Amino acid sequence: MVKIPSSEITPEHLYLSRRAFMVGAGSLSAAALIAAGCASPSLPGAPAAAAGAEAESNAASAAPRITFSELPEALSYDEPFATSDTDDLGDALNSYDEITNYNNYYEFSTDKQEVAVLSTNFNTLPWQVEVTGLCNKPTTFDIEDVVKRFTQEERIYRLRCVEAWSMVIPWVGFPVGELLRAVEPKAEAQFVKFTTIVRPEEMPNQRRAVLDWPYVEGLRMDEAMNDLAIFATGMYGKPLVVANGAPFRLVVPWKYGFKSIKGIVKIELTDTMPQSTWMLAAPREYGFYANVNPEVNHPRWSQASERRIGELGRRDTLPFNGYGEEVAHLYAGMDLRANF
Ligand SMILES: Nc1nc2c(c(=O)[nH]1)N[C@H]1C(S)=C(S)[C@@H](COP(=O)(O)O)O[C@H]1N2
Ligand SMILES: [Mo]
Repeated sequence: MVKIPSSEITPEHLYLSRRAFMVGAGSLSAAALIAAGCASPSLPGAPAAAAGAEAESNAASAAPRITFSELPEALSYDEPFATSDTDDLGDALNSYDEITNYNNYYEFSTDKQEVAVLSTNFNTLPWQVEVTGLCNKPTTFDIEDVVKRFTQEERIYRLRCVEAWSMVIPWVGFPVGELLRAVEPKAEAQFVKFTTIVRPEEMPNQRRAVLDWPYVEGLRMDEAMNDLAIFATGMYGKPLVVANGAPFRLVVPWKYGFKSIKGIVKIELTDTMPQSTWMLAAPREYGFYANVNPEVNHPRWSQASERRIGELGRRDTLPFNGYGEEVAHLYAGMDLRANF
């Protein structure tokens, strides 16, 4: 049996149970309380956790659960993308089934293997992305226009979740900087704030106080303008499935996965550092930067190594997730322990 770290079994589970107690004293309904409680079935090392680990280790071989013919034609690409078998380090790509069936998307579920099923009825069309704030040309884009107007390219990136698992994913998308340049940022714009859609009818956990909705994330302007930061619209040459953030999500490969916000409907240029959802939820555990850093542990688990989905052993975690050459200069002179 493969040993899975407790960190991974129920993501952020201690946080969730703490929150259930906190809000339970106030306004939260009994149903919501139970829901939050259910998201935290066990403490690290408890027998129930071991059972969960067993189930999780089978994720890689689970049968696909989505009918991919349902992907919207309006968001598909003219050109086929030449998928390489590996990333820049020679690591094999994860399979389409792995990438689409093991997801963090708390709006649907805190169970990574349940997101695919619970998200099949979510509507990705019509979809608009409002780009606003400190810019000369605030614009609202229809997603079909985004896919046509900005040249879509393949980017094979490692994704390293803060829970210490990882995947290699062949995204299709385009640099964040291209979209930002289109709205002409003002000089005062120092940060970019991203917001996920609110649609409780289609996102079951938005009917519960699992997190403060909508999910919000942010980048410093120079991080957003770095060529590695992309908006993804597809994966493996096809439009994204909802579980991976369709139709429009951020991918910032040198940061922990929670920065790569899904289902984006609003992008705001601002002079103030945005407070992200996970910063607000657990400030001691999740900072604004969230750069992958094997030397700075999560307060409840080590970040020195990770489990690549589909592999048995563990691998060493690389500084900046292996993208240091491209991005380390963004943090020159900064204390990366204080700015975790
Ligand atoms: N809106 C939203 N975006 C989100 C999340 C979420 O719960 N809600 N989870 C994040 C986390 S923790 C991770 S690891 C990645 C997972 O992306 P993937 O499922 O495409 O691999 O999405 C991130 N984006
Ligand atoms: Mo994550």
